[in-house]
Amino acid sequence: MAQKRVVLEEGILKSNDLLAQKVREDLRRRRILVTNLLSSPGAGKTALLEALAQNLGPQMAVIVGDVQTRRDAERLERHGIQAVQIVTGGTCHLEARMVLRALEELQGTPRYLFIENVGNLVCPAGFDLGEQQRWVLLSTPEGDDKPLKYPEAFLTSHVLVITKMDLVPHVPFDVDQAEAYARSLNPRLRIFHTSVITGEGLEALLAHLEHTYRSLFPDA
Ligand SMILES: Nc1nc2c(ncn2[C@@H]2O[C@H](COP(=O)(O)OP(=O)(O)OP(=O)(O)O)[C@@H](O)[C@H]2O)c(=O)[nH]1
Ligand SMILES: [Mg+2]
Repeated sequence: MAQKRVVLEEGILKSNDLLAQKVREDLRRRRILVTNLLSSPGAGKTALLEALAQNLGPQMAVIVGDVQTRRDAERLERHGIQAVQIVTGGTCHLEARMVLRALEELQGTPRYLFIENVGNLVCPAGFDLGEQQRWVLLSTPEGDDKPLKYPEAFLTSHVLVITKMDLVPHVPFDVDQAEAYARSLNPRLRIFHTSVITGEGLEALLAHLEHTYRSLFPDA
């Protein structure tokens, strides 16, 4: 029985990887930088995307996954950007086949496509969505030990964004400790600190996006 389950899970992951590769190749050809955002519920994914939208405008679009409701897509659309909502109806992560379907609804060719994954620090880490980079968000009220408790999300990400920096004076969160835990798992992580309340870190994040775009598509 246990062996059957392992085989089935391997099969699901393998077919996901094939579809993810299809997404990656298609979007690379169209010169779209795809970023997959992972975090626990409420860490500030949509708030960060709203803040980036103020700067990037229609150059960016978002595919957003939630277990229920179109609330995040509606929040993002208010900033004048395209947002395609995937309602997973209970599934705790996005899969490449869902992204492929959402891409059929995407209009035009945005420079930056963000995929806001379902709020969950565990399941989404195992699924490649065809992204070129993965950001994991960790908000200061969650506690600085989360990299150790949920290693896969930190191991598989290129960027760690420590969000809600404005709350540091009010919560027991040691920024250096969180960074050390994350880097002990993944020494190549790029780390940014942000707050959508004070605007801290947004310029640095925008510069990183621009830099990543130019290094992927030097002739664009
Ligand atoms: N103080 C403070 N609050 C923030 C910041 N970023 C987000 N929030 C608040 O945190 C709450 C959750 O933010 P969301 O953007 O909805 O978080 P999310 O990760 O998209 O949540 P899910 O989609 O449900 O997983 C909201 O009340 C935000 O206003 C920040 O930088 N500082
Ligand atoms: Mg959200």
